[in-house]
Amino acid sequence: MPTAAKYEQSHFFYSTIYTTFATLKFLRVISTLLKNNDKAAELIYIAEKVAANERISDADALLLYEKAELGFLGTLANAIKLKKHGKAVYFNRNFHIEPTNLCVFDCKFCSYSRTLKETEDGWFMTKEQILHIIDKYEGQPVTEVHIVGGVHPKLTLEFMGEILAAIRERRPDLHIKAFTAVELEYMCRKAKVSYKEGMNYLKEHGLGSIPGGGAEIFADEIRAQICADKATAEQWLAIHQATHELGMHSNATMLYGHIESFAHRVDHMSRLRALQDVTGGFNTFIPLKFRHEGNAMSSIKELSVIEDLRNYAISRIYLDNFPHIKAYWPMIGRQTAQLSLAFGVNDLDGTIDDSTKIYSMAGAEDQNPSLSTEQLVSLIKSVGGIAIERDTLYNVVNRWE
Ligand code: V47
Ligand code: SF4
Repeated sequence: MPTAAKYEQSHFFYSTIYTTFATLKFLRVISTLLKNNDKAAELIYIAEKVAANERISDADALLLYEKAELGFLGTLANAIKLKKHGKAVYFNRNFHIEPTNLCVFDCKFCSYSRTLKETEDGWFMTKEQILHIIDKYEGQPVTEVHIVGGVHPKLTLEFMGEILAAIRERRPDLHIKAFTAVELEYMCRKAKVSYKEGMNYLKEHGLGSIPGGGAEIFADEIRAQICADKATAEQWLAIHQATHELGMHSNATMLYGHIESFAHRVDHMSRLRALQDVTGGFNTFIPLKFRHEGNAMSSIKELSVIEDLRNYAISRIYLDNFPHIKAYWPMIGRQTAQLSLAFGVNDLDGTIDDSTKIYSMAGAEDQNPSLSTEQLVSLIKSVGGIAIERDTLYNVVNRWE
């Protein structure tokens, strides 16, 4: 037998033995975790599916939300993450621009938006002001600009196309990740174009991909209470589908920890998983913890860190076709972000460096969200991760070993 074929055969043999051994060991750990637990049989069945690389059902996910303890979820989610990414933890060097906080919509959880007439706390940047921010980063090794904000009648498809083109001209190396599906739905509706036409127009002017905001919780009965007047779940999904069909990627978020039930969270992730099966265009899933300061939902108590970690883990276990799960550190704080890396998360967003107000105005941990690359690398290394700087599309820029 030729040497390469021999090697392949023995490699296959040893890797099969290793996988079988690791799976048995893994299931033994799980059984120990579940000792004295009367729900053990149901949960072991889910662990067996995960060990066999099988997809878990919506009912399984609901059971995990209702019954599974943190240690159990962490063991499963971490095993999946290690299999997909080893110890790699991704981040990028990015900055945010929020052109305006004036918004035609009235989401009850939003602490940052103001009505079009509230000029006192409101801001609206001119094209020159936006480009001035871009120019501040000249010569700096940032790879992405993230642009989102309020939905304003003056921010038309045409105007935004102009801004994108001007950014691309100044910084052709910069990936422009911009506009939530909510902003895009409004722009396309006002311009009377289909989502495909609108997204293609923006792509031709320099748009690289779209962020995951505006998804909140897809169920109509929840949207009716927290964000009644903006893009529906169907519109959000259709815009992401059109984006993927044009060859661009996008992210997906879920705003959790307010009035939704576990079943609503499962339904939300189920719709995302189904679209991802069709297009494969989502890069990252980002659970966003509801923060209650300064908004119309302030009377709702915020969830505990334990619930945050359970939620990260379940999303990693359920969303088997999403390559990355991201913890957005400005929202949950640096320590919880570090902890999340043991619960299925493999991405910490970026250096951010900005004047981001969406989260600081809602009571986020980090009132001035900015980390240097060295700080971010050190956060990752101190919990045993290998820090990998990526670009928006997860191409490796630098391994910070
Ligand atoms: O859709 C608003 C959320 C989102 C609150 O794609 C709040 O890489 C918690 O989606 N408590 C916009 N969350 C931001 C967003 C995002 C952020 C970082 C990275 C990416 C990405 C996307 O912010 C909104 C809403 O779900 N949000 N208010 C609040 N009080
Ligand atoms: Fe407007 Fe977005 Fe705030 Fe909703 S979340 S009010 S769409 S800025």
